[in-house]
Amino acid sequence: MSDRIHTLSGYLYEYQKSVAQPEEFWAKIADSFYWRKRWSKVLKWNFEEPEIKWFVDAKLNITENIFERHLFTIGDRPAIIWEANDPNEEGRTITYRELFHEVNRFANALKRKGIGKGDKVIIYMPMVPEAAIAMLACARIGAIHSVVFAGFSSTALADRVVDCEAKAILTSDGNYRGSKKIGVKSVVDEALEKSSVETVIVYERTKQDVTMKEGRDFWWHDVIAEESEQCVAEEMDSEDMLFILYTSGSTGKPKGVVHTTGGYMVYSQYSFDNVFQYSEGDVYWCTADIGWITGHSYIVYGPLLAGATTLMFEGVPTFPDCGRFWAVVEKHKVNIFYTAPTAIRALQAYGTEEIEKYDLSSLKVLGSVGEPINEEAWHWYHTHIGKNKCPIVDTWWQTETGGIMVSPIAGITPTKPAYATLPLPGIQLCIVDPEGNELTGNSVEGNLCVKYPWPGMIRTIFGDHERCKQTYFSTYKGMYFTGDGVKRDHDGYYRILGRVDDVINVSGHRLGTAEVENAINEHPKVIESAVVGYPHEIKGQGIYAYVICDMTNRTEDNLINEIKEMVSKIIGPIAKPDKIQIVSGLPKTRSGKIMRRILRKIADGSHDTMGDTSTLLDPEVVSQIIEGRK
Ligand code: 6R9
Repeated sequence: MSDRIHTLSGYLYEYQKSVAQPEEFWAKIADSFYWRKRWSKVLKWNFEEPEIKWFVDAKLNITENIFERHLFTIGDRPAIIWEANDPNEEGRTITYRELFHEVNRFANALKRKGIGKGDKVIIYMPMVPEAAIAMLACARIGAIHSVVFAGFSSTALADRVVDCEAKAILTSDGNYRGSKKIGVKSVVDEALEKSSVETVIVYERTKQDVTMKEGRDFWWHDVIAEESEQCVAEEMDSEDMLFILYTSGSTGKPKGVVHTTGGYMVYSQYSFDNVFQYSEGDVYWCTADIGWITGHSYIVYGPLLAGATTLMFEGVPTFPDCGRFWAVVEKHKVNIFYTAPTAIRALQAYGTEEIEKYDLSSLKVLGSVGEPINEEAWHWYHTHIGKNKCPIVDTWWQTETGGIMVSPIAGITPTKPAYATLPLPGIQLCIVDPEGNELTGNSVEGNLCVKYPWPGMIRTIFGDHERCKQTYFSTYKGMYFTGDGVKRDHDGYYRILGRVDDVINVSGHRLGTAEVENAINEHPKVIESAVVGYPHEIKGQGIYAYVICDMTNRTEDNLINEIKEMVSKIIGPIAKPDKIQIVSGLPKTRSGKIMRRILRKIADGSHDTMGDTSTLLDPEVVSQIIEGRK
């Protein structure tokens, strides 16, 4: 790729160019893509509305940029290497040509079911190549996919079906995860009791019993059986929606983040190429699930647009044992490995014995994403996995940013443990104090904002543009607010400090405290609850819930278990509180607002330094809570 950064001075040059002449900068990068019609203007924007348009009036299809753009040169190259949950099950290798044909066949099948441009399609599937095929088939015909992580509950799934007005759901019979076989279609059935779609297509993975509703449910293998492997791509406007992906915010209801076609395409490939410095023949493995943005941008779109070989893993890091990641690295000679700090910390706890059994010499670059990586985990990763020779790219970004924003360029930017280092070209960061004043110069700490658009950025929240405006563009005028705290050190390097809003990051997954509280409050014995995050050795942050309950005829233990089950049922197991403390009251201000700051201090054990408590209505409540602390 011609826009590849090769040296540190090259990075600095590109960065400066991207700030001085952003439109020229991005136009040159966009030139290497295939556009059916070129843009009339590179960028139109204002952060007030907000209204952001990249490659205005251009026409394209993102899948033509994966397939047709370079099929003659890379048709026989492996696009997806799939590693099954069970190491004894044979994996699959799918070339670009084969993937192209499979995408087309499935795209034709979708069309035959009446799904077309602008229709919303939910993908609720395990980590099998068909999940990627499903996403690309939607993109091929202009349908808008919304992938829902297959660990989410039927209630969470139903909410998303309703919110995005889905016409179809693509799913599987079941899912293998470690030693477990989990029902997937059964969750869809439950979700559809509370919502409705016209079509459900079921991929057969586990061969477990499922119920198929006549006229609505079809098997994947049946619907593609007669379809042709050719399908002409739908012509999309650069600003047509490519996908909706739900993420948690500080209020109860998840937000459907909208990404559009042209800008997301350019940004996902550009960031992939540069951050990881992928070279031809490399095997690249990102361990995320496609249900998260990391899976979208860096398992599917970024790597495939770049013509890379992307490894997709169905299983979990600890099955059949905690050496599984390293066994997969050895088996497939993985060169670039991208995972989350929570996985690193979990594996760190098992020691190095399992690592030493495997040959990890193929590794060239290591990546980290999803939450701040602590120094200890950084060093462990660097020493034991990278054998002190692989640069670590600590990549900071968000569902809303579409792609990596702050990260070292592998092997080029000097790294510093726990620092995401420097912004990618095109990313104009800004640190502000609580009043919104920009903090210039180095050695400053504040809230992280971005003051100029980039092609991969969020365009709106599906069905609620006002919420998009309020959440991201109103806190600080004229800027996109990330919700993260940040420090810029004396070298100008960035270190992300974590969320400054009511979002908690559990094992790299975002959850809103209000969302968890709402689920807890569904329990009939719960009167009120307040949820905060606290430092957790493996998960980064754990969930601490303070709950006021009606205790008649109940013991504390059974109530706590019931509440945990309730949350698991309503959101999914990832949201299950780690600690639940039954309390008789919550610290509130005179105006009735829960003082979460105090609850956070109690949860992390730092209540000796409580700060200002003068606005507390009833200080006695606080001492009682401290006494009963878990
Ligand atoms: C890609 C992704 C976004 C939030 C983000 C921040 C945290 C992600 C990070 C990081 C420190 C990193 N985060 N990467 N914090 N260092 N390298 O994770 O998207 O699920 O939307 O989460 O995750 O707090 O605001 P998403």
